[in-house]
This record gives sequence, C-alpha cells and structure tokens, in this order.
Amino acid sequence: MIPITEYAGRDVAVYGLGRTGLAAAKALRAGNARVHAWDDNEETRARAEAAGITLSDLNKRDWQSFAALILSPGIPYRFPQPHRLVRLAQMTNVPVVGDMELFARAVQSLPERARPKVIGITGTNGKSTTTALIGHILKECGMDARVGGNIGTGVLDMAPLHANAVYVLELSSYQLDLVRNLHCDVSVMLNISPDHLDRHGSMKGYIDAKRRIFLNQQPGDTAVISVDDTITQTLAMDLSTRGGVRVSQVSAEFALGRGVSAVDGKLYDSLLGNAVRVGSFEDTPTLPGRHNHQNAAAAYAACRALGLEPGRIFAAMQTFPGLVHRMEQVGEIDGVRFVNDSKATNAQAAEQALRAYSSVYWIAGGKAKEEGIAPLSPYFGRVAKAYLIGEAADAFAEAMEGHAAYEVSGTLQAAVMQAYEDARASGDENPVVLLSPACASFDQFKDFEARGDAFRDIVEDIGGNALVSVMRETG
Ligand code: UMA
Repeated sequence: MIPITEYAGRDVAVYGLGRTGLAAAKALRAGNARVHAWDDNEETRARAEAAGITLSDLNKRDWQSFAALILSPGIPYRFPQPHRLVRLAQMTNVPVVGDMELFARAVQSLPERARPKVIGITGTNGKSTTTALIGHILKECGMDARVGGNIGTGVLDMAPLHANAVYVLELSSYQLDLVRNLHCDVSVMLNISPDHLDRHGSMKGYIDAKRRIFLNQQPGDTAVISVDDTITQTLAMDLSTRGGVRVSQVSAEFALGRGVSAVDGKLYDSLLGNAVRVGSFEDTPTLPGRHNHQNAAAAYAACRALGLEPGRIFAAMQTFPGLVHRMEQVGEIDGVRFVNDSKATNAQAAEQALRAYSSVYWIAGGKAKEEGIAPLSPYFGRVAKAYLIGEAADAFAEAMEGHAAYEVSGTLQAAVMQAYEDARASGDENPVVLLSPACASFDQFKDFEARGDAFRDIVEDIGGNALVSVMRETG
C-alpha cells in the first residue's frame, strides 16, 4: 500500500468502495486522515467493513467539513451528468480527486532523488497488454517494476514508493479525467477511436481526457505515440511542435524513418535514424496480429526510453505469458475451442478476435457502444452464428440481419450452451466459440473480468474432465 499523508488529521470522503475506493480508504487511513467511506451497494459496504473500513453515509453528512472527495473512476464525474454527491462536493467547494492524483501528489512530495519512475499507458485498445508487457520486460531485465492501475490493481494498493522502482500504470480515460499533477517520465499513447462517449460528452471530451497523460511531461521525458490513426498523428504533431518532450513515434502500419516500426511481421528500430531489425514476431507467440504488433512496438519504445538494450527487450518479449480475458485460450471440448475475449468492450477490439478465426460461434452484446457492431460487418462472413446477449441484443440482431445467422440468447449461460451445441454439430474444421462482446459488461456483470470469469466457469462446467488445454495463438 502507498500511504497518503497529505490529509493527515483532516476529514476525507471516499465514495465508491470497489478496488479504487477500498485501496484509497486504507491508504488515507494509514496516512492518518479521518476517512468517511461509502458505497451504494450493500454487499460492497459489507466487504469494506470486513476489511476494516468504517462506513459513513455520505448522503447524510455535513459536506463543509470534508477536505476532499475521493471519487472512484466508475462513478460519473461530468457526464452523462455529475453524480449527486459530486454536485454536492462542487457546491460546497470540496475538491474532487481520483486515486491517480493522490499517487501523483505523493510522488511529487518526495525529493527528486527519491522519486520512482512512472510509465503511463493509455489508448482505446491494447493498454492492458502493453502495460503487462512493459512490466514483464522490465522485470526480466532485473528492474523493480510494479504494474497496476486500470489493469486491475488500484494504484494505492501497489507497493510503497521507492526511488529505484518503476510504476507501470494503465490509465483509463476515467482516471485521466481526474488527474492534475500526474507526471509520467514515459507516456504511451496507443490509439484513439470512439469509446466511453457517454462518460466524456463527446469525442472531443474523450480525446481531451486521453491527452492528459502528457500534462506534466518535461524536457528529458518521452512520449511514445503510435501514429496509426489520424487522432494520434495530430497529438504527436502537437507535442513535437511544442518542443521539450522527446516524441518516439511507433507504427504497425508504416516503416517510419525515425521511430519503431512493426512491419512485415518484424520489429525495426530507427529511433536514432538508421533502421535496425530487432526481431521477428514469429518468435513472440503470445503477441499475434497487427494490434499486438502495435502494442509490442510501443512497449519496445517505452523500454528503450529507460535505456534498455534492444536485444534484452526482445528476448523478454519472447517469454511474455499473455493476458487473461484477451483472446485467452480457455480450452477445447470435442474439437470445439473456447476463447475468452471479454476485454473486447468495443468494435475495434472485437475485430481483432474475429479476424483471427474463420469458423466463429460468436457471443456478443452487453451495454452497447455508440458505433455498435456495424464496423464489424466485413467480418460477418467468418461468423457461423452469433449469440446475442444483454441490452444490445436487439440492436445487434438488426445489424446482423441478412449477413449471418443469429439468435437472441439473452444470457451468457444460454449463449455458451447453444453455441457449443451448434459448433459441435457443425462439422466445421476448427470451430471456435468466441466471447468477444464488442460491448461493456455493466448491464449484466460487475465488469469485463467478472464476465470473462463467468464464461470460463461455464466452459469448465460443460467440459469437466473433457476440457483440454490448447496452445496459445501463434499467428
Ligand atoms: N458506486 C456507487 N454509486 C454509484 C456508482 C457506483 O456507490 O452511483 C460504487 C459501486 O457500487 C462500486 C464502486 O462505486 O463498488 C465502483 O467503483 P468503480 O466502478 O470505479 O470500480 P473499481 O472496482 O474501483 O475499479 C476501477 C476501474 N473500473 C472502472 O473504471 C469502471 C477498474 O477498471 C480498475 O481496474 C480499478 O479501478 C483499479 O484501478 C475496470 C474497467 O472496466 C477493469 N475499466 C474501464 C475500461 O477499461 O474500459 C474504464
């Protein structure tokens, strides 16, 4: 845990007691703040109490006494409308602060020589893989790397600040919306496409949140920016013309004159001008597909910014174990493969999984994103049948009409059972039951991890001893 001392002796409201809030409440208490913690969910409150947190109903408190409101990222800050308690805080001039901001200020409060390094990673897709990959490379190279943030560990739950440590933090747009003082020695921007627009009001609001990752970067710091979409290209231009920060461009589309390129299945480093071939992606089996090559190029550039040698970085990439919930190979039953891609919460992410297989029994749906699944229509030919779940089912059914067979299954359980039966009876070569929802999970699950875990549990129940493991994707 990282104790937070800036509110010692003062009253602080902590609203939301999931991973963020629970860690924040403990960190503040360790720093001698008087913590007033609340969550609207009864079970969550009970869990927090069991973890030693004293509850206090924030709806009934005198807000004048609070020095800050620590807000969990999942609770609306600005859009679709500020949460009632956020409005209450604003009306009583109580600053609204996120856990990343508390972390940033704790780092800043240290003398410069005692500060750890911070690598922040954001983007619409690929941030968890890139975060985990950077953490893995640094550890393999003998560094004290700590991985956390949106990837699943509340930042204040991480090991205490230490001068030689490197904090590798996945940063969501929700978290970035709440930072003011975060300083990344190395920032990584992977890609930007429409996502979470309900929470940011517009595409501009979403981009503005994302670009906050560069906020306090200074000369000597590095911004790694993948320039494969026009939005990130503009951000790279903006930052380069501003001067000061070193911009390392990466691409999985083009061979860059100066930067890191993943082209023709190979990784090239031309950061210093002359291109050097670093290695072939044939040797990194857990990083298949163009999207992973983009992640790998960005991770490589971030590690180069810390001064690591190309050969050591690439050797570490070869031993990367991959991530759960991201094209995770759950296993095979009677020749039917089950793939858990629950992390695919939008069309772009689902596209990568659909492209990887040719006979897909596709489970999709949940809480839809604005673009729906229309952008996936070029891949509907790979879909043997779709099983639609959650709030989005009817809209997705309409989008699939005339393109591929589908049924509205409603629940994940019904979808998996039917998809397995159909895949087994199909006679297709290598049928795959793929959970790649192209939707957020919040209508039926706590989060995408709970959805992926539920998928794995159902498959394990169906398979019993007949479930056999399969090798990870290799191409
Ligand atoms: N709550 C209320 N009242 C409300 C709304 C919510 O009390 O009106 C409570 C809920 O009951 C719950 C808590 O607030 O207990 C929710 O907190 P949260 O949604 O912020 O969840 P955490 O457990 O704190 O997890 C958060 C991130 N979740 C979100 O941003 C939605 C996790 O990312 C992250 O791993 C964790 O902090 C640690 O940093 C998850 C995610 O889905 C994986 N992120 C989104 C994404 O990747 O697309 C952004």
